Amino acid sequence: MTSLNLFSDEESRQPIPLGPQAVLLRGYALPLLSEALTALNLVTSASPFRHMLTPGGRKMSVAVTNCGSLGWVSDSRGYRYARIDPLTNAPWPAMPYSFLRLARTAAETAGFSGFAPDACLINRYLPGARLSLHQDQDERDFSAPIVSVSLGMSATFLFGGLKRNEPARRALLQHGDVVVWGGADRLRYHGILPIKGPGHPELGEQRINFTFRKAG
Ligand code: MD6
Ligand code: FE
Repeated sequence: MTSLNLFSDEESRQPIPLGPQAVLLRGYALPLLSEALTALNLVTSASPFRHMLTPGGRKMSVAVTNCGSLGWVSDSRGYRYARIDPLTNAPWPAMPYSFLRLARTAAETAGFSGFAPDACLINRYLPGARLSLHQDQDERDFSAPIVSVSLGMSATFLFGGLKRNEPARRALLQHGDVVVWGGADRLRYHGILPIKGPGHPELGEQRINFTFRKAG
């Protein structure tokens, strides 16, 4: 006898642990994406994607923008959060409610209740773009988790330890996947291997990533 599946595909998905306080929620964002993609277009028409300079003077292969009261910026003076978009000299676009709800419910599902992000860094990867191993440590309060949403082309996510030289695990992040990191895992090194492979049926030859943080 075949067992009866009482749950839809979405509901039957179990969180995949990546660490003691890090999980991958496969497809979590899929039901919320049409709303989020509409909101993304509004954000990027106000504050477009751009390639920032690293403090060492190199152009990042990933293009970035932000929404929320604080935005992550990089230039010759270093990495930091700023209220004003240096490209438009205006505040970053407000965080769309659909983004906020996605971030809050994903955090809750991962065991972090009351997540109230004030910053959403939006990354755009074209084929070949990569993000080298780094820690997210420009935020004021490490007690809040980070919620990361992947859209478009798949990517190999590297997640290492608390020291750069510890070996890194790999996970394939696909359209609609959400990763939540916090607590003991909040400062783990992580990165993205160069993007390759087939384009995405809806988003084409690009990968978009949202990372929500409590920065201020
Ligand atoms: C990316 N993500 O997935 C880059 N940071 O494009 C990150 O740098 C990241 O996914 C902290 C926590 C989760 C992440
Ligand atoms: Fe990061």
